[in-house]
Amino acid sequence: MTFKTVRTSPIEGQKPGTSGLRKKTSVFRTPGYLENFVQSVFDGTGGAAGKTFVVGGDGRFYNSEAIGVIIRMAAANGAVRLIVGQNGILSTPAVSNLIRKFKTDGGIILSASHNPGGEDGDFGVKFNAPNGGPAPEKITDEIFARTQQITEYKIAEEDACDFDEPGRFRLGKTQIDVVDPVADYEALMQELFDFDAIRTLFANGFRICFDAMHAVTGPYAKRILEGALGAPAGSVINAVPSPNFGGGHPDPNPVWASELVGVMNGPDAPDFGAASDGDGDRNMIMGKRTFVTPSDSLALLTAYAHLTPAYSGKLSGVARSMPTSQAVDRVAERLGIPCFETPTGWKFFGNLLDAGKATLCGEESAGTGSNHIREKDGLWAVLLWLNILARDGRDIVQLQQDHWRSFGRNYYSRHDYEEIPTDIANTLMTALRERSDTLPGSMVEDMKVVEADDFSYRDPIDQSLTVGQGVRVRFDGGSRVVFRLSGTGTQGATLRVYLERFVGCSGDHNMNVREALSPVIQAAEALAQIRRHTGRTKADVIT
Ligand code: VG1
Ligand code: CO
Repeated sequence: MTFKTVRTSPIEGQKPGTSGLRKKTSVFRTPGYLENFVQSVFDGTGGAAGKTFVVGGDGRFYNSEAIGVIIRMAAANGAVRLIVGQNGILSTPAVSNLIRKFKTDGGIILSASHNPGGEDGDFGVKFNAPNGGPAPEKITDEIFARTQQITEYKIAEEDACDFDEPGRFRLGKTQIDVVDPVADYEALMQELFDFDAIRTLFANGFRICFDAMHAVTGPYAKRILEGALGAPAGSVINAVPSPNFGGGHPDPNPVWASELVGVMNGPDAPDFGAASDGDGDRNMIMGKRTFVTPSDSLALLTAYAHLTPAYSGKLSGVARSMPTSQAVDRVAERLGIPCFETPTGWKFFGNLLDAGKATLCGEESAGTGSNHIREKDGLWAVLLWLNILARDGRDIVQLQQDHWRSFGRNYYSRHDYEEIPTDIANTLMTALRERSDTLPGSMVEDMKVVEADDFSYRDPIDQSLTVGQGVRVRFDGGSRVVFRLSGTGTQGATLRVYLERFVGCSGDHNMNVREALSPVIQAAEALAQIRRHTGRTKADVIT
């Protein structure tokens, strides 16, 4: 076994964003790009010598090559053991579970999640810490610092072992365990949920459509839903992972999951619809002709989780990202548990989960999860829903209507303006920030501002401070608009405008969402002057 040390120099722009380093696939394939970043991950976390890592990805184009490089680099850097998913496949939640179950020193996930894949698409690399969660900022800052100083990387000259069959292999002194990607994850789900109750639900004719969007959850959903739980064959659609996700955009929202939306709005709609994203950590939930917003889903799951074995005791607390609607806040209040508001990105939930301060967490971007791992978890959310429906007896549409009657409804939508030139997006945000102090008490269109700020977060566990997380403007009556720039895009800037309007228990809960939100949409335009800054008259993606 021979290892070589390759001279290299820093490559600009290797700064991890909301969720790891994401770039065009072509950028990742330039010589030394991946190697520089992986070496920086090792160096920025105290070196790989003597350590064990989990390695896997969502199967997108370049997944296997990248894993081969990581195996060779881990061996050259002295790692003792790697746990690699068969065929290089592991969903993000499955990686988190393996890190925790086998108490490894962390894991490397190859994915750009909901971004499209393929030669002309996106690729990404994310480091997860020993708690199973995305590396917190103090670690990603260290990794980034290393990318700016790097002078060499280490790699084995030999090829990596094949990883298309489970088994134990070696590269030099490094042991490589290729594992079935689904088995450990399925075992965890069985511990959490009442599989018998869900099996009975399906046996009694309950129908589901799960859209895996040609991404990583296909094999998981097939084995668990159709296999272990007995959902009829064909319940999982687009179940075979493909390197470019069948040419689609593996983002489970009503725009990109249009096939599922078609099924759920059709004449023979099943009782329950769901979709997951590229790397399996997101979930979209639907009932017959009904979309459940991720924010409402979090609120409903918080209200009904006690019906399931894993969450039958009192929840210690809930956490939501700042732009996520405030629907869950009122559920937490009624349950008498704390509700935390964190910056966007799952890494901010880690400390709360580790400290036992939150049991459930969620984001408006179709991310829901719990203390079972340290990532959001798409299929887990589906199983939690199924377990609740199996125990409660009502259908999901009725459950949601009853919930709104009891708690009120937060009408919610997100408008994304994509590929804005970065300087223009920054100018728009700076103008908003500068104005935010003067807004409270003023009228915007016919809405009265009660609070406005640029969100900053003091982590209650390690006291770390994160600033500049988005401008939020609250109006009289609980409505709200939030503006922030995306940290996962690979081209220009994406402006996200999060719109929310609260209608109390006795109000109208069945308005058209766009109409219900129209005063907030107008206020948002008046505040941010999107048209003036960008020339755009409408959002590119509305979810
Ligand atoms: C987006 C979402 C955020 C999510 C992140 C990673 O980030 O808004 O809620 O945590 O993607 O999700 P941004 O910075 O683009 O708004 V995933 O499924 O791509 O790991
Ligand atoms: Co994802």
